[in-house]
Amino acid sequence: MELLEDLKWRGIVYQQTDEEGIKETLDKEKISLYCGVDPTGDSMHIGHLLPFLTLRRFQNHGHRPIVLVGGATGMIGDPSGKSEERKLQTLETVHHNVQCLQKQLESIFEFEGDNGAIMVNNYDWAGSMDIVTFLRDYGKHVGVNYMLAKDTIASRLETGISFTEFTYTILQAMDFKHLYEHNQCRLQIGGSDQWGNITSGLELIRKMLPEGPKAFGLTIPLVTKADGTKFGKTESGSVWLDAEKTSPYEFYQFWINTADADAVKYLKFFTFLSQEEIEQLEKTVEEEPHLRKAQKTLAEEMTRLIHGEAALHQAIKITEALFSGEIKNLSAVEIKQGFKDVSSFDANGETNLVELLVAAKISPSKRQAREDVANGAVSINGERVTDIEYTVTEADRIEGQFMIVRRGKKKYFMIKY
Ligand code: 629
Repeated sequence: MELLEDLKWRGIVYQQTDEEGIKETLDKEKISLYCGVDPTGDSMHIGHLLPFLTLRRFQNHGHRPIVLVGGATGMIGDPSGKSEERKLQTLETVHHNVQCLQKQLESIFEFEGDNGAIMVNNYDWAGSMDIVTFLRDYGKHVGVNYMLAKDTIASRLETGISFTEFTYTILQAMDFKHLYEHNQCRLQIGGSDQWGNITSGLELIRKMLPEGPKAFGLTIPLVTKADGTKFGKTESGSVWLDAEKTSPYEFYQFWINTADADAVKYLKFFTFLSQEEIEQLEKTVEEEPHLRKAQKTLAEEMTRLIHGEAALHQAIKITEALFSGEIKNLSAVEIKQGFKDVSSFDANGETNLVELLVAAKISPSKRQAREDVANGAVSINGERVTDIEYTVTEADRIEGQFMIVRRGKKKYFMIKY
């Protein structure tokens, strides 16, 4: 399917600066286009994903993606969508974060071939620009009235905005102009909060390079959830792309827990499955929702995309083991991922099982603990223990570090040594 048609079908197009112009241009030529992220942290989270996956869709249709990490803008802080002034980060932190984000972004794009992606850092052109050049060559083209009218700035006039953040939009505008001039970049895409910054760039290009071909902007909607809660958050916080912050198992779990009402929308937004494949899955949500086929496919596609095939298999293995209770086939690393959020208790030495159940607050009383064991409600590392005299020893520890106790059907606890 044609790219713009596909994007619209997926619900990915929010605003376009010139719908006809964009369509005409994409119909007749392969272009370079860009999307940026600021290195505010050392990992992206799934809230960053949609614009970059969209950039990848353009690449799949023969266009060249330019991936920008904002080593300079990250030093300033984008006021867009923020109700408060940001805290400045040190140059070292920003530099470190740039490296981390570039590594994550590299795995999303193809860097070889005719339309191989380009990775850029705006510190390379904005970092050493002197203030006189900035004010004479750039500032002179941007009216203060024009800037004050931008939503992202207007909304901060009451609560306050520093000159630093006020200037941010000019820095992003300089990037677009730089990439337009040096990389023939014709289009910038971003989340809907980036509209003001994208149009600043178009304004600068129009004023400084009026002879050149037309440049465009396209924004992508904010990802919402049918129940009105914020997308991309779990009880333990943001869902990160960094496997150290959010394990592939947790990542897989996040997607598999998608509500029926959101599943098809997310398949369209985030996966590269075809229209036919997604429509098939849409049917299953309507006709056999209990099978959760759409959610399973979504979780598989996303985990494979971000963490790779091996990590996906591990995530599925952990999920199945937790579901069936057969955790003895899991490795220590897998157990750590799967049981990261269960309550834990620090113990040492050998103890009677019944006493341990009470001490760890797994059973409410000694009497109950004895009953639990005798009734077969308690298992250690997936194996049922029914002997109320059972002594827990080192042999019960997985790799010497921990033991998993289950009481009843689903309640898991981790004993740490
Ligand atoms: C210089 C910096 C540019 C172009 C873009 C930028 C970053 C931009 C920004 N983006 C958000 C971020 O970094 O702040 N000023 O967290 C974030 N983005 C992805 C989407 C977004 C946006 O990375 O565009 O809308 C979230 O979905 O908030 O030359």
